[in-house]
Amino acid sequence: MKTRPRPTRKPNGAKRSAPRARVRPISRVLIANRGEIALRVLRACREMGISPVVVYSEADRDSLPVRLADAALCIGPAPVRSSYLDVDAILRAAHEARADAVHPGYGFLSENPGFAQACEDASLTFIGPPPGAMRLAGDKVEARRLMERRGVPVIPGLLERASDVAAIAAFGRTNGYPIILKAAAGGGGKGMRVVRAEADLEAALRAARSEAKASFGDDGIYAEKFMDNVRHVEVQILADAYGHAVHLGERECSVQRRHQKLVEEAPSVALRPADRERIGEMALEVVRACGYRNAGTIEFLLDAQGRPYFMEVNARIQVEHPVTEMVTGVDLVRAQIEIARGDELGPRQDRLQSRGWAIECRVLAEDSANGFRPSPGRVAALRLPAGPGIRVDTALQPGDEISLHYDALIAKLIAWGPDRMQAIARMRRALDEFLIAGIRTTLPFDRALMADTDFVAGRLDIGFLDRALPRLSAAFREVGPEAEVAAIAAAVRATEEILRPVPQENGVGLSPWVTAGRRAQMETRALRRTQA
Ligand code: MV4
Repeated sequence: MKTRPRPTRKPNGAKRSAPRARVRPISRVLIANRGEIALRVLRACREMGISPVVVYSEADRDSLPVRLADAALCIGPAPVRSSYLDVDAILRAAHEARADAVHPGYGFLSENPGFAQACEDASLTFIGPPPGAMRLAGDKVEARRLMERRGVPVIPGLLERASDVAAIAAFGRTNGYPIILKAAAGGGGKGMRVVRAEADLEAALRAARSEAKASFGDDGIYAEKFMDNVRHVEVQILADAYGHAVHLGERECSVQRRHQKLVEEAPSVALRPADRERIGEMALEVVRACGYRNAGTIEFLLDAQGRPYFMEVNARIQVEHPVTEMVTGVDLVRAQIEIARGDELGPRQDRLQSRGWAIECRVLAEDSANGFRPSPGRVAALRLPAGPGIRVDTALQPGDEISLHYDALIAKLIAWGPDRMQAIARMRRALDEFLIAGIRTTLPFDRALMADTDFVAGRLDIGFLDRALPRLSAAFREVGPEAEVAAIAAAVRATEEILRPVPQENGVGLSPWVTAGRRAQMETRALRRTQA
């Protein structure tokens, strides 16, 4: 991305202002996160000649970001409340490290306007949107009302918080069921309830309110018509401090399980070029409406006819950002840092082009063959895929302990190809190279998914995974490198068993080789008996 100011340019017809006023050089970034995203940010810093420093919990002392950073400061014990969510500890670390900026990554404090404000109050550049835009993005009802006024299509529903059950019942009678209750302060499915009949409304509202209160400290609820057979499509945007904004196309994120995305791709098979331009323009309207700056994502639902409806704004860099990077060639984390320090946006909309297809498989430390239950433990062996069109974002090292204190995401495997089929072929090839031993992962699930007829045909919607899981699990039978390693481990165990000395009556152990020979003889005889 070019950072040189181009004084004659007026993208988007925005008014120009003196760039100098907003320039804030960054020489040292404190990375307030862990795992693969901490490493991703660290790498961007290195490439920009910026000194990366990380904070870490006691559990992450030996992690790769800690090893690669210029400085690393321990901020507390493993639980996130007393480390990665501890605002004061992080600000103290930033001060101690003499950082001049903070990158929050995703999750943790990344969408906390109070944290963004606290950074700015401490003269630290927050690498993310301004607190005001973040606050607006956090209030779904406020955002819906604003978009409605700006002519962006929103899902039919209430434009204010429901004061009582009667307000929602009235909406349900006029528009019909099913409806969906959502938390005004929500996002990510918390405090959400689908209601199929008025008889279920009161209980659902009570449940949604208490969940919203517990998750967000805000029990505000509103209602929308529930949309069926929809895709979850989101648009990546970048906006600088001078009123310039660009969109970088969409990501298809319909492959989800319990609001956890498992596979994302760019572009979406559901959009034709003209739709892409329209949804991109809508996303930019959202950006202008809320005074957004930095990298962000505008989420849409796409109905069966391909019509987009605004859903919400994600005010952070997202887990799935690499698929957009692979098809556009834009380094989004670098762009975040450039925007935060007051550079003008490099890429112009008319120069941005999407090339080929990119798919990301999230690799989780979860046992996909057993209901995706958590699979903590030590990574005994690791073999990362590589080769043409393959990118692996991970901080994993052999010997790392996967702890239950943190998110289960341990790696992201991204495959690029000139078209969707070639991206899938590369993904399959890379998944077969990928080996993580010692813990269960979702690699077997990813392999099965890449062979699934509906996935390969691009027949996706948000209900896809629930429908596909039964047939996918049949294909989970451990194939691939895990089976290989399991066989070797079993052979090693068997050998150790054989080589264990057997105490003799006189108390002197025979040589293990002798014992093994005798055992083998006995076992051979036993085998012959059963075969006879
Ligand atoms: C919806 C919807 C259908 N209709 N709203 C999910 C998370 C949050 N960002 C909004 N979400 C949805 N909102 C209306 N009016 C479908 C989803 C949705 C979803 C719902 C149930 C189960 C899985 C889902 C996956 C993606 C989106």
